[in-house]
Amino acid sequence: MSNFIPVTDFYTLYSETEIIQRAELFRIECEKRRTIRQFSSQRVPREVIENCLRAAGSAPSGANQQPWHFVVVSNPELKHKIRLAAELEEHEFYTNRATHEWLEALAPLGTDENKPYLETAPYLIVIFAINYGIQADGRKIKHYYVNESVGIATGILITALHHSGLATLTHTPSPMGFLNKLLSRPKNERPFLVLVTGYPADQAVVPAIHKKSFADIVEFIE
Ligand code: IYR
Repeated sequence: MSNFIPVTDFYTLYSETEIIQRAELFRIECEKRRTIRQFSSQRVPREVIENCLRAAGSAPSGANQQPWHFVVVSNPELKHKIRLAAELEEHEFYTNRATHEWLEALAPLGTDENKPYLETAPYLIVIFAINYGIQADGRKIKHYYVNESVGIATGILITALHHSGLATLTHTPSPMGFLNKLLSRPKNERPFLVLVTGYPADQAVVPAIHKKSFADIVEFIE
């Protein structure tokens, strides 16, 4: 049974001049985001993280099932454990698992198996995708478009954190099963990615890489 309410509370009607300006300002802001791999240990108010997570939780999702769970880790011992477990997987990745082709693709980023930022950054936001729900009687509830939904929520989270003035790194140690164990998450939840969050270190650098041109990524059919 559906119940509908007017949309007026949700949308502001801007003039055409305003929407043009807002879109341009937002574009400029988004283009200033860079993935950071050197973090400062400077503390970040928890309220900022909370608001950004609320923004992420507003994301659209398949059948509005909101198949995500965020574990925000600032505890130093737990960050240390996550770092050790991630570095173990990364060591395996860089020495055995990754193909030559994959390592070649990563070369411009300058990444390696050492992940000190997993301890330095004040927050690790570990995002879990809830693959299926579980009813009170134990039966499974099918979830739809889980990857798409969690991807959208993550995109909003990254953008919200950037908008607030924080830096992030999307980190995906593979496999990530150790996160279920360390963070006591059930088996219907799958680690999606770790969002390392904080301020960039004073001397942080980023690789001189570029985004594709607009013409390369977009076509209009009118
Ligand atoms: N997870 C590894 C490797 C890695 C893979 C991709 I694809 C990247 O864009 C960056 C890194 C690591 O974090 O080093």
